Amino acid sequence: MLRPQDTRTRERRSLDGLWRFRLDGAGEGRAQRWFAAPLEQYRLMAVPASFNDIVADPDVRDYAGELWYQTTARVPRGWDGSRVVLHLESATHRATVWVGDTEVVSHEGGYTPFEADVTEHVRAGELVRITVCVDNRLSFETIPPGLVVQTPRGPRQRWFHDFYNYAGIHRHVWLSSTPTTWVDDVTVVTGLEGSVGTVAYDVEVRGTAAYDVAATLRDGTGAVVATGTGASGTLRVEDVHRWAPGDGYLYELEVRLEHDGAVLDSWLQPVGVRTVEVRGTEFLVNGEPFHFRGFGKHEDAAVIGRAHSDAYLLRDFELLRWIGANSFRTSHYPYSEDVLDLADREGIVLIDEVAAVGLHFGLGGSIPGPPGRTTFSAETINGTTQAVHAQAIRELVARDKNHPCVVLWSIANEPESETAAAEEYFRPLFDVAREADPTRPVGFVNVALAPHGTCRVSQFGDVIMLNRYYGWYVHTGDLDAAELAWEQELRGWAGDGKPIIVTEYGADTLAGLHSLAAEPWSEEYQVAYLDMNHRVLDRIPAVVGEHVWNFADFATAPGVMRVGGNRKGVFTRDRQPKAAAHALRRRWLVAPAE
Ligand code: GCB
Repeated sequence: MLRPQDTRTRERRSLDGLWRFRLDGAGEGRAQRWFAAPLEQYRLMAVPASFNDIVADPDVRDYAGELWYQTTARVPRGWDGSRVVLHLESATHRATVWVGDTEVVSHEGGYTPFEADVTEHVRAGELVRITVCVDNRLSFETIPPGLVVQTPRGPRQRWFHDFYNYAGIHRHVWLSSTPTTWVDDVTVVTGLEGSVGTVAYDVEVRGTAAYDVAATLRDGTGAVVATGTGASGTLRVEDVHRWAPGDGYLYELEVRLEHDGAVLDSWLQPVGVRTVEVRGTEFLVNGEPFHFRGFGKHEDAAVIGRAHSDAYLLRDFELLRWIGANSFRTSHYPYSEDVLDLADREGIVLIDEVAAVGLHFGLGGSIPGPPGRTTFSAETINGTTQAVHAQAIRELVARDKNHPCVVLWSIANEPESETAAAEEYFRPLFDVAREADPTRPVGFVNVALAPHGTCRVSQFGDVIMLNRYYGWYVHTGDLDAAELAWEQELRGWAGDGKPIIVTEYGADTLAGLHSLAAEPWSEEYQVAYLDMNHRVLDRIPAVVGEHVWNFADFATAPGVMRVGGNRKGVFTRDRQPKAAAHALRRRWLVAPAE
């Protein structure tokens, strides 16, 4: 599946805007065929947006169940004879889609795209009704997992992770046209041989017409630098301009299907020529040691929730540049493809994460009362969950494999990892990731409850990724004790001979709260906490990355540990700096480490 594109043979029409929207608390929409007529008793809803923070009604905000979205669109007149595709970049957490009265596709998983060939169900020039039934519920057999509980106000969603369960249609929806013989997938793998760049491409085609495949690689000025023929091949670029952190140089590969001098289809694939390799305790990009400086982030903002916004995207990248960050992790789910496109262009490096977060009942999350359940069992996280997880990995790799910005796959955040059940659950998932993409390293993020010497999953990773809160959740307010304990644990990990990326360290901080004694929650404490962490990290050569938690404050479930959400942001939720942002800028931009 390729994202819709405008090329000389393809067009796309955005279906973003105001859709009809209706909750289905009684679960009757399917039986009553709400898709088969204009949706009644509706309110308007923005697409893309999370629905939760738009409606001024707490019962809507916290609703758990099926949600109906509907719009009508006119199929462009010029599309007669084309293949027509309906493409949703995401629907959280699952969806069923009808075009007119016909069900065309269902999809599980809230953060990857899906589409349906709807050619048979539409006519060029005519209006078509599109209905999407979104389900925002999480269970033990979803990624991420959750639990629906009954409350006096109706069913409510509980979950094991630390961010609000925003849901809805979070990204663009497209109606698009392609030729009836079309480029269905393109895979690009790049390499370096001295000053020569190699671009191996592989094209999948569908349809019945006769065709030849032609490939043309152009540089940033549009000049042709290499050409090839055939569905797969390797192009060579003399004096290649490498894609590198901070230098997001992109070539463009045009893949054409040709017949008798006519172009049947044309697909444009941006290409950044770079290599990624783990060697000993080093993480190499283009053969040179790379040190990750940046954040764990969220797609999170007031009003729009988890929706994609070009404005927030640009603001966040401005701030990354301002602070001297070179990378971030798409914690804790795949982000909008617009984010990856911009990271490619800006030379920002990404750790790309599957939405497998909260696979650890020892952490509690928003589940009331003592957990009383084991994480992995037939009744909880089980073989079905594992199959859904494997599919989520495959869909992430299929979507993001051609992005030079992605240098590492993270297949889970803070799962239980010290048990035999965890080892058994994760071993095959590493294989799934490596089979889907043999070219990039794979890892998972280890939790403090499985410290060095006890974790049974780290053995499978190419890198060690650690979330640690010495000085916050442990040794709270005692940075001296925290420094000793942290260094001791980190030295243990360093002995494993793999590169270590500290994927989370952070302290909740209320912007504007000051304390001369640098007490927890104050801006002074966040600065002192980060300083302590950096002293420790700088002493351990195997540490190749520092990602502060979090880039910005974000919404969570209510709880005694959270004051208006998680406040570990270095920026506030509206993207203004706390004192720690200035301190990080001094470390990363003014006097960056080697
Ligand atoms: C973690 C989680 C992250 C939380 C963070 C915290 O380890 O990975 O999702 O938000 O801790 O602030 O507690």
